[in-house]
Parts: sequence; structure tokens; C-alpha cells
Amino acid sequence: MSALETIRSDLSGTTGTRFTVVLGDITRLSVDAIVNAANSSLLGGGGVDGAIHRAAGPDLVAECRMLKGCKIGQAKITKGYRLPARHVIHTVGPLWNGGANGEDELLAGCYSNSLGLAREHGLRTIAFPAISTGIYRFPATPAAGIATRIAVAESADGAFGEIIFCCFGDEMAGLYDRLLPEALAGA
Ligand code: AR6
Repeated sequence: MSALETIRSDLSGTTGTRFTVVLGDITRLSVDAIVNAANSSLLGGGGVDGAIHRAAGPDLVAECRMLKGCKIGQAKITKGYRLPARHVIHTVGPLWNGGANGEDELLAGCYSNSLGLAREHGLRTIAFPAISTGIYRFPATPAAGIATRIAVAESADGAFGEIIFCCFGDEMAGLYDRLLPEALAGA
């Protein structure tokens, strides 16, 4: 991690998983996998997706093309290419449409399926952006609540060494700083 990425919270779960809130750019993190907030084509876009593809280089989209897309709430894995992260787990968040269209369950699926894939591949350090909270307009507070609760629940088997919530702004980092201890207390 460079000086540009600041660690905000650093807490441990009951099974020894470290949970950290980091303020900065996810493309700079040296972890086993970063998670991409992609769209169902998996062929790139704006926001964090655009940043990840730019930093990884053109081999990433070439591998993504072979995956034939991804459904909302599901996840697929590729190599990290020029990124410091070894892998990218691509997941597709729901577009916020009022909240009564299964958005919570679909977002929860993004976190549980991404971590399920990481577990299957033996990946122990995973960094997430705040999926769906940008272009897809999912409200930040419930989104961060889902992210932290699912990550804590999925780490109960001790499969993960560290789960990072990488926040792009101070406000989002503050939200995770507040919600992460609550999720750990509820575990
Ligand atoms: N590092 C960490 N977080 C980031 C970065 C970064 N480099 N850049 C943005 N964020 P968004 P979505 C934060 O819009 O809402 C794409 O076009 C950002 O501040 O990237 O899931 C896809 O192709 C926000 O908190 O993703 C889809 O079409 C969070 O990442 C669509 O956007 C997610 O914002 C997906 O929309």
C-alpha cells in the first residue's frame, strides 16, 4: 500500500480475519484479489471499472471477453495483469430502482459470491470497492451495511486473512468506520 492509501479502521473478527477500511484507489492495492464493480457485459465502463481496466492493461478485457458476461449479483474471476493485485473478481451490482426490486439481495449476492469465488481459489486478501454506490446510485448507508454484514458472515470459517473496504472518498470511509464495528459486534 502506498502513502496515498490511508488505513482508517483496522479490526479483527472472531476467526482472525482482519477487516480494514482504506481510503484510496483500489487499483493500487497489492492483494490476492480486488473486486470490480462491473456491468453485465464485463467489457469495461466508467467509475472503478474504468480505472481497473486502465491500470490492468488490454489483456484484461481480452480475458473478460471469453467470460461471456455475468449476471447481476454473480461474480467471475480473471488474472490481474499489470495491477499489483494478482486477480480481479468481477461482480455486477444492482442498479438502484427504489429498493423494492430485490436490490438488497442482489447486492448481498455480489459480496457473498465474490468471497465464495475467492475461497474456491484459495485467495486470502480481498479488497472491495463500495459496489453499486456510484453510477448505479445504491444509497451508501444501506450498501455499506450489507457489505460489512456479509463480509463478516462469510469470514466465519476463517478462510480469509484480510478483507479491505476500499473507499474513494472521506464520507464513504467514515460510514464504513462506523458500520464495521457494528457488523463485527453482530457476528
Ligand atoms: N478505487 C476505489 N473506489 C472507486 C474508484 C477507485 N479507483 N473509482 C470509483 N470508486 P462505480 P457502480 C468508487 O460508479 O455504482 C461502471 O460504468 C465510487 O466512488 O464505479 O457499481 C460499470 O461498468 C463508488 O463509491 O460503480 C457499471 O456500468 C464505488 O466505487 C457501473 O459503472 C462504485 O462506483 C457500475 O456502477
